[in-house]
Amino acid sequence: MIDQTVVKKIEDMFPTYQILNENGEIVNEREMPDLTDDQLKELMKRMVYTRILDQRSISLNRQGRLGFYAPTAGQEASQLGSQFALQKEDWILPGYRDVPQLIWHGLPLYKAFLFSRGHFVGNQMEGINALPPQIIIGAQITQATGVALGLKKRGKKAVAVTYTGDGGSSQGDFYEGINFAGTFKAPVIFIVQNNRFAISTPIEKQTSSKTIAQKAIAAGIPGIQVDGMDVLAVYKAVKEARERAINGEGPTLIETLTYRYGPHTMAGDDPTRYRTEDLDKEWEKRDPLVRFRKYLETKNLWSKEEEEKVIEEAKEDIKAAIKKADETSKQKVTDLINIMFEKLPFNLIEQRDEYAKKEESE
Ligand SMILES: Cc1ncc(C[n+]2csc(CCOP(=O)(O)OP(=O)(O)O)c2C)c(N)n1
Ligand SMILES: [Mg+2]
Repeated sequence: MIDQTVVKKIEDMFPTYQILNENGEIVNEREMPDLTDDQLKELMKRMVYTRILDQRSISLNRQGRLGFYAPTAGQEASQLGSQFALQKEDWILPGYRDVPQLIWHGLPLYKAFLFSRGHFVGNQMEGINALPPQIIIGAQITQATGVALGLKKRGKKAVAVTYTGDGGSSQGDFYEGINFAGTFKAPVIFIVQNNRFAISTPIEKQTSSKTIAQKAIAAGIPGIQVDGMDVLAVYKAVKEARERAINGEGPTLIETLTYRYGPHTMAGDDPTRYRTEDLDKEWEKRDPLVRFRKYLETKNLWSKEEEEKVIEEAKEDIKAAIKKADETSKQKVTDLINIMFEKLPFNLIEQRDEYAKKEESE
């Protein structure tokens, strides 16, 4: 038998990083990020706004006014705490659930709605450093490594940040992407939002790995497991990963422990068939908004009135954005052909021209 001291078990090396506990108390004062009161309030504002956007998107979907929609409630700290640590020049490579990060990175709301409707304008990331949300699980991981290498080669002081889920971390692309990034010290941050389910498949059936963070070891890069319901811990972990990347120290893998309260998407899955009510309740107790609100209230930085103001603002913005999405001209076949390549090949030019004639006569 092999000497057991050379057979390593590393799973205990990844304790969960937390700053703010579920009662809204700072449990790790030393780790408190350097944020002003205004920045703390801004973080709260974004989480409240995004929760309302989620609720409205679900009802717009039910009214038939939106198409594809992947609910986000529960994941606000993971999504917005991480985006808050970025700069405009950083690139985001999101998955389908990561529309909130795009919005706070500069994507106009009406475009998010058009994306949901499958309209090409919703995939045009003009003026924002981002790729459209990836639907192919894991594909954004290798793409992010590529974008990061491009940034490095051009000497840019910017990083690429990509998001996937617990399910995504089982894909081949995940391992290829993190390994390649480690080898070339690409300035990229891999964020795995571990919401415990890949549609109906629980994390226990996804992997034998106790943490996803520990997968970083095989790629020779730092890995950290973060309380994904703690906006301060997520922010701090991403901020530091960004600094390391900018300083030429390469990528980081960040696992955020989180939960999606709603269904996987609005296409019809029923979470009560694969999750217990007890598990839902356990995670709702950890809600990122509740604990951060408590914390801010003890510092006199948040009030009911302020929250109401944000809710009203979100509702107004959503109303205006859905109107603008409705007013956007219908997608035509020629639009789809025109955006396919920078320079159209001759056969597509022929087809485009044929469709253009048809569209004229419509
Ligand atoms: C390559 C590929 N395989 C399967 C699917 C179908 N699919 C869509 S979402 C999903 C689950 C992904 O779960 P996870 O990565 O945990 O992300 P979450 O939806 O929980 O945010 C699957 C299997 C897909 N889109 N792409
Ligand atoms: Mg998941």
